Amino acid sequence: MQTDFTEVIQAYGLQPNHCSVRPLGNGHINHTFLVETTKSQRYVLQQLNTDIFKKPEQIAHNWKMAKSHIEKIAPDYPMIAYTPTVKGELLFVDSDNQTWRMTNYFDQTVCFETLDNIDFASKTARAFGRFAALLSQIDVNLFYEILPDFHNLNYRQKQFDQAVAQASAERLNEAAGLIARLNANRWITSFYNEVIHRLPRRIVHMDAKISNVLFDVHQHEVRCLIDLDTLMPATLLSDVGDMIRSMSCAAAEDERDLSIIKIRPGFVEAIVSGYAAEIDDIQPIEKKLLPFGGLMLVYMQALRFLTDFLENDHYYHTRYPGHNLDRARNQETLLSELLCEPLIFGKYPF
Ligand code: GN1
Ligand code: MG
Repeated sequence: MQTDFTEVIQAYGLQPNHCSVRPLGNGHINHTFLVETTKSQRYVLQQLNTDIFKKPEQIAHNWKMAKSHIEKIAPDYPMIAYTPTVKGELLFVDSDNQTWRMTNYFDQTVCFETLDNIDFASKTARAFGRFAALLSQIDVNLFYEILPDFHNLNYRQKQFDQAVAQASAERLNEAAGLIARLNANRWITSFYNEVIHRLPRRIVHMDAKISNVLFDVHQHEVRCLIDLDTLMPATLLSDVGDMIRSMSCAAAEDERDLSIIKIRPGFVEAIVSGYAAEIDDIQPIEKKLLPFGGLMLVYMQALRFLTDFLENDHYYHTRYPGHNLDRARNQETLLSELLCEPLIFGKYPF
């Protein structure tokens, strides 16, 4: 991780000795910083993780496609804007071959890791619904699949099985009970395989968690959806699923007190209905499967966190040994709670 920002700051035409740089947010993949000039101009600077995002120029391309389309149909829509380098590039590659991007900072905004209010969940669902609606007429073939098979549950299940087959005896032992509980839910992948091809591919956000939403500090309305790195073709299940995953429970995804992992009454309904209400051309099959999106994403996230633990934590940033195992336990608990949720219980073949 580079700590000398001189070269990158200069690339954006700013003067290093007139800027302060400090870490921002809680991303699991990229490194994010807030740059503030002595004249109080603020920018978000990110060092992209190119081990994961191997073709960052595709991220910039997808953003550009979405931005120019939305500008035509909703010119006032607040979308993240890239700040180009002095050479007019959307990305900057430094002399250490690290890739950087700068975007605008939204003043007077706040973002949350968890929510205590159903009204915010509803507003967030509407905001992601509006975003999907704005992109509903765009040609999906204009977009790159930034991370192939990103939300392909079948692929995630296979990665998990491989990780189990190759893990150290020590990690397998620590995770044994959890592996068995996740394996008892493999029907979710079978059901996914049956239905996913019946849904249209659209352009979706694909990281629609609450921490990727900026709210206005005063009005408490959604100002902007951030983190468009995974904007790509997929189905509506991805975004509704991540909202259910991150908003229906009061606890964060790495909460270790599993007794407080509960689905709050009314939240899943508020998310599903708020999301669907904004998408005029939503098809009946999509609408019917929205609650399943929650099962799909929570199960997938449990598999992904546990896969990373079994593979010695190479993918997600972790803050302590066993962090990924705790996250996976958390998500598996959330899954078992979600299976009892009225919109889901008894609706899918166990
Ligand atoms: C990752 O880096 P961040 O926090 O935006 C991940 C998502 C997961 C999420 C779990 C590219 O997102 O898929 O849902 O963590 N992004 C990637 O919170 O893997
Ligand atoms: Mg993300």
